[in-house]
Amino acid sequence: MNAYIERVLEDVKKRDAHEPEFLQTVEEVLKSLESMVDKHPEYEKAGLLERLVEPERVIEFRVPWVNDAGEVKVNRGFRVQFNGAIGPYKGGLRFASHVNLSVMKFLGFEQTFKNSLTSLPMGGGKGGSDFDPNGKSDGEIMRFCQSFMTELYRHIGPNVDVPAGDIGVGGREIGYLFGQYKRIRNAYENGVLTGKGPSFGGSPFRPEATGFGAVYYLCEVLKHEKDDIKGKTIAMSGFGNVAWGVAIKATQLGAKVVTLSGPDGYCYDPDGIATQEKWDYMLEMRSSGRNQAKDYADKFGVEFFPKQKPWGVKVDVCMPCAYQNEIGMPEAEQMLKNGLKYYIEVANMPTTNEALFYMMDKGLIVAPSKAVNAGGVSVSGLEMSQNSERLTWKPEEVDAMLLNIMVNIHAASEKAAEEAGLGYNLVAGANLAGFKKVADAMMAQGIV
Ligand code: 2IT
Repeated sequence: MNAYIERVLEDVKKRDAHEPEFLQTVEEVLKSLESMVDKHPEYEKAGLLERLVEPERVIEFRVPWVNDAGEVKVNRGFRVQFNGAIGPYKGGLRFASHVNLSVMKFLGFEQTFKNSLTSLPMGGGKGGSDFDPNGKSDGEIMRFCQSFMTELYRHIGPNVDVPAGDIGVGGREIGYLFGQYKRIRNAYENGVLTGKGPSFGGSPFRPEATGFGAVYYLCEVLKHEKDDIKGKTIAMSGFGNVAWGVAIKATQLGAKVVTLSGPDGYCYDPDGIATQEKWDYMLEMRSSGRNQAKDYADKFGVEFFPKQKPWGVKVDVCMPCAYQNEIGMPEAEQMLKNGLKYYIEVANMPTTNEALFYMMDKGLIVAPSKAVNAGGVSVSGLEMSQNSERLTWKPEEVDAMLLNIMVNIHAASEKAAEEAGLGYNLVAGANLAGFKKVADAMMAQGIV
């Protein structure tokens, strides 16, 4: 391995030894940059990689709130402003009990490359809280969001840092967060958050963007393989916003999504998650706060597999849409045994590094999440543009731009990997293409 990369990686492993998710993504990304770092000895003189792995700023704060029973609760809030070389920090807010600094830093680091890949001017950031919204009342969610924003507002702004949703943060939460921001700032700066409702500056297609974009990317992969989405079967995990968009677009293009899952297990629907009623029910499942996939099986009379993941189902394409590290070696082995050809990551970092490299070694076509799920943040970037010009674009215009961005991300990744002599390696290609623009900007802007 390149000696400079090796040294930086060793340093990060020592200094951030207690942050496993962050170390995982840094290792995966840095190792794939070898060809470019070899070609640019000036990077080392400029301490480029050392700066790249250090967030520009980490904000951690107390979020006190009062539950419906009148009890005081205290959660931890975060915003990691990872890299602002190519634009204001941009990235979602995650409300989930597993949120900690390591998770925030992994997501912020990934976001930096993802946002660069979109070709829009957005830096990388991420935030959230260890607040678990499941089972909370609407009033509790609102009070929590208001308390969270009462600290966060001073660190963000339409030209500074623009949060959006992620796991546990959807349109409702963004509405409450924006209401409190507006109240404190006494200014109508709706470009401060994306994923807003359509009545106050939200972009058409933002809810669909991540899932639709992922399927557009899948179509590019299939095109490369002289294959077609029509008639393909897809196994998918999760049932949230991203899975919802995947189910709709895949169905519209002639594929069949046969599974969805939750922390309680997975559902197998041989007819496909393929009707408006089923898609609408996914939204209901999400807003119910029950967080269980079994509700779908009960409603539509399909088989439910408690405590199991859907990766044993024999399909053409697997698309994990839930959490980080849901696929390790046992799941990877299972997919290979079933003769899977396309492994399309959708959730952020759903695969352990060991499983990821194993699947690539075995000849599976692997598409990385930071490219596949970039449609979400892309339409967020388009929402920022609309807010800046105080106009709203037509849904079909936004969808056409999203498609174009996804086609370009795939093409840029393919080209970067080929130039590095790596063949059709979309994982390394996405890292190389995303890194290039950030590195150029950082080199031009001096030691900051
Ligand atoms: O992981 C992601 O890219 C997101 N959660 C979306 C971020 C955004 O700013 O729309």
